[in-house]
Amino acid sequence: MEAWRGLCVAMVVMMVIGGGEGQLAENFYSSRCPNVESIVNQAVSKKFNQTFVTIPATLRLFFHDCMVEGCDASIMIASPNGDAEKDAPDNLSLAGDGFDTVIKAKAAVEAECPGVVSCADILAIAARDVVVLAGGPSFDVELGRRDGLISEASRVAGNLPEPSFNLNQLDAIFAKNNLTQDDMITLSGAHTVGFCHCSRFANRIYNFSSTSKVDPSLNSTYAQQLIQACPQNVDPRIAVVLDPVTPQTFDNVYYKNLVVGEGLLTSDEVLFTNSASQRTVENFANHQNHFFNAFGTAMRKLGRAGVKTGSQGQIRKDCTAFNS
Ligand code: HEM
Ligand SMILES: *[C@@H]1O[C@H](CO)[C@@H](O)[C@H](O)[C@H]1NC(C)=O
Ligand SMILES: *[C@@H]1O[C@H](CO)[C@@H](O)[C@H](O)[C@H]1NC(C)=O
Ligand SMILES: *[C@@H]1O[C@H](CO)[C@@H](O)[C@H](O)[C@H]1NC(C)=O
Ligand SMILES: *[C@@H]1O[C@H](CO)[C@@H](O)[C@H](O)[C@H]1NC(C)=O
Ligand SMILES: CC(=O)N[C@H]1CO[C@H](CO)[C@@H](O)[C@@H]1O
Repeated sequence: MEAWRGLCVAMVVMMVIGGGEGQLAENFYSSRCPNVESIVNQAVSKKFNQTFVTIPATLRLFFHDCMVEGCDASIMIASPNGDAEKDAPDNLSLAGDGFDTVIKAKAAVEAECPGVVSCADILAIAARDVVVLAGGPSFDVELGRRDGLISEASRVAGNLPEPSFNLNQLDAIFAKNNLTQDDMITLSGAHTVGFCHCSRFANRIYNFSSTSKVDPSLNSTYAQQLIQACPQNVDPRIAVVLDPVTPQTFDNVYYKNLVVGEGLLTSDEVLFTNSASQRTVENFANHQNHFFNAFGTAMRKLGRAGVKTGSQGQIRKDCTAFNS
């Protein structure tokens, strides 16, 4: 009897702690939508079968969502006035296939568990799934995020890293989201897949400094290839791959590229040229398993940025609109 009462007390205490506000949990939907992860995975795989862009587009969408206003699907909101978060100049290049992936996965989830799973959580699961589809590491995703109630273009500025950033600037913008320099180096490894428009690195090949047209930290062979692919005044829609060696595989080749001067963005190459971050880059270039382990951990940390839980925010019905 006494032992039984003790057990009951222990269970109540556990429920209070486990259900408390601010807590994410891997099994958050285990009673109300137990198949959520396989439903999302199915929708993501189907979308991937239609286009590879699903992978980089979804991964980058998660990053941009988390950095601005927290991981709350605020990036998904469509505004008739063109002044939502996704309309900010920094988002100009977010590929539509990332949005479409979340919308399709949400439709599949709603068909089985209506009104239960947030768009923010669907995006977090989808971001993990695309990494796996590209050959990267799997990791458990924490769940229980609520969808945000604010999405404003004017709140984007200053919260996303610029390709021209130096190490201190990168450190600072990630630190705002409780991410360390090592987390930042690790998450930058997402540039092992996907594309980049010429304008984002044109300064490195045409207008670096008064003494050198080309950034001397660029591998000269690679610089010539970039000049070929991105002539001056090129069509602004032209993009090149971020990882010129294995652009469709999630691997550690991004870091190997940095070692030979083939980081596309200033913010990529600086991770190797700055001695403060060079050792981590070399470690990841030499040990893919170190990168893979760190990536799962860093994605989970990124996924905690600014989350709304408990009774905060809402569970959106339509990921692109606040509930009316
Ligand atoms: C460290 C600071 C970072 C900077 C300065 C940065 C900047 C950029 C830029 C300029 C592009 C090219 C966009 C375009 O022209 O279309 C890009 C693409 C991309 N970024 Fe980042 N990024 C950073 C970190 C990250 C992180 C942490 C992730 C995810 C975890 C990420 C995922 C991606 C992906 C997947 C693409 C390719 C998108 C596509 O092909 O549609 N980036 N990034
Ligand atoms: C994607 O394509 C693969 C290979 O063609 C197939 O085995 C798989 O069933 C497809 N997945 C979905 C969800 O359509
Ligand atoms: C080249 O860089 C200088 C200084 O950073 C800038 O003032 C100038 O507008 C740039 N020129 C072009 C063509 O981008
Ligand atoms: C430039 O890249 C090639 C491989 O693409 C590599 O063999 C060479 O060592 C690199 N040069 C420098 C200076 O890193
Ligand atoms: C960073 O961590 C602190 C302490 O846990 C927390 O109060 C804050 O909300 C976190 N910041 C973000 C952006 O998640
Ligand atoms: C995908 C997307 O929403 N892109 C928008 C980004 O912002 C510009 C304005 O700065 C819009 O024109 C794009 O439609």
